[in-house]
Amino acid sequence: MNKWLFSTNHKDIGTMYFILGIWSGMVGMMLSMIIRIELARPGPLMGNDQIYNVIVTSHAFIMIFFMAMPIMIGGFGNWLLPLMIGAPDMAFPRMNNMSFWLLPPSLTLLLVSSMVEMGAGTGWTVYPPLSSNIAHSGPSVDLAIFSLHLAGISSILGAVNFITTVINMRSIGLNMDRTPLFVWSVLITAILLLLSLPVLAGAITMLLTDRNINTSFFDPSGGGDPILYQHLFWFFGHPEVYILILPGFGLISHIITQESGKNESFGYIGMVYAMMSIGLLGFVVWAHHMFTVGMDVDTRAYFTSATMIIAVPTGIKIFSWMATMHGVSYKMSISMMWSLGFVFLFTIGGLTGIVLSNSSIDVVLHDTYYVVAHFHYVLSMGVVFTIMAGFIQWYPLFSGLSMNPNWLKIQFSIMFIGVNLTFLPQHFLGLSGMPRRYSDYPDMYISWNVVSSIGSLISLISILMMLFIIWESMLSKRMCIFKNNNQSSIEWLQKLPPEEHSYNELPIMFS
Ligand code: HAS
Ligand code: CU
Repeated sequence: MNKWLFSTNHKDIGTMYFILGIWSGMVGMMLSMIIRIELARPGPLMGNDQIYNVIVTSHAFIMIFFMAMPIMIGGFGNWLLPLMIGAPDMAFPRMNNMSFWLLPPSLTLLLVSSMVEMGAGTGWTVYPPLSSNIAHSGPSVDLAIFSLHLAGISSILGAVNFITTVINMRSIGLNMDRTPLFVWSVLITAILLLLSLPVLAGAITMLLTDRNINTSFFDPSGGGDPILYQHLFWFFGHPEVYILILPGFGLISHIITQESGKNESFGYIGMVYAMMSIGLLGFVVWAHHMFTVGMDVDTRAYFTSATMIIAVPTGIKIFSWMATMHGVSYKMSISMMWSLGFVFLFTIGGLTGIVLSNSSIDVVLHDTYYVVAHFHYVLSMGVVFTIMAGFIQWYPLFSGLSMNPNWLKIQFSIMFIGVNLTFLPQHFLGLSGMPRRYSDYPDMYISWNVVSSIGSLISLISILMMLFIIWESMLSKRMCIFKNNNQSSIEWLQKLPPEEHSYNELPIMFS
């Protein structure tokens, strides 16, 4: 067990990231259920708005930094990237272990921050003056800042590792123009991380000194400006949303190509350039989150136009996935169901993003549930669907086991209904003016909120079912049969010396 925890092997570290990500996902989901229970009816339930805001903040932080990023980059990246480029391991294996182990202390700091004093009820954006020491006295916000520092160091080290690995450790002859799309997606994600996280680190450190040693970067009474914080935060924050989705784009390309029985994705080079354009453009659109701060009309026009241009490379990706699927008769696999669900629902989320990018419309919709609906379509149905697709596609590789396909089909159907029931009505709530980050609402909003809360319960059931399916696969020790291999994997596994394949330990660990 100790050998495994301190392992420098990319597969072991990938597995640890998966375990941490899944655990955090359960915590994040629990917090979201508290939110949906509070909002299931008008009027107070917990009767404390600060606690409500703390829960909203922790939900976002945990889902972004401790569920999505660890699973995508840490889990899939570590497991698949070295295999896809034919490398024996990551470039810096011991740093890889350290990247992982920075996360549990970071997660601990975040959880502690919401359990001491008043908690950090600032939202994941941590805007001053709400996050300054008058509105949030006590150590909670400081602990949240330290948590972000650690998570940031973890991600920067990981990014350095992935960039070095992709540049230096590809097999001979594997030129960049033939490198698999998932590898490209992780490389671009890592570059975004490397360029954007230091800006966040700067912003939150300035906030820390504003709070504790009387600097006034963001305090007008000392010559500072709270808008500066927003610029710094969103210079990180917008690239961050593409950091969350790009590895998923990579996974989906592989799954759709594989399940369509093709050798290469339609428009491979176009897919690479599309991801590079999304990454580059992601750095010049940040102020679309700040249309309401009182920008002049030319700046608004610029950020609106620049934001809309991202629809072009994203459209290239959507249409290339569809072209890859074209002309094939399917026996639909479960990972393909998730992939199709992703392409459909991510497009809806993307289109509402285009709606929001119009600054004059955004002045009305900013801080309403329309924005919440937008980002949950691209996150809960975008990022999460790619995670589900990828996890089901590569679970046999990770564990040597197979999950029950019929149950997985039912589970997909339940989750598809659940998430749409949760988030579609939030568009209507937003359009009729319901603001985000409040624990209560006028009676007129009750119907769609009830629908949304019921939807979240249905999603909860589907996630519990997924956990059961994974558990059952481990308990039964049912070995998988690899598709392209006539030998059953039992024989395949028997030929391997067990100490060489640490993932064989996984089922044993849990038995
Ligand atoms: Fe977003 C807010 C605009 C993609 C995540 N976004 C958020 C927040 C999150 C988030 C978390 O401009 C909230 C942050 C907070 O806490 O305040 N977003 C966009 C646009 C895109 C986009 C234009 N977002 C994402 C992705 C995310 C994500 C990906 C995470 C995974 N988003 C915004 C804006 C706000 C915002 C405003 C601020 C709102 C506010 O007031 O706070 C694009 O990347 C989406 C491109 C994708 C598509 C779909 C596929 C393309 C096709 C091609 C044809 C389409 C065309 C479009 C030509 C467009 C199929 C025009 C045609 C029409 C018929 C409309
Ligand atoms: Cu943005």
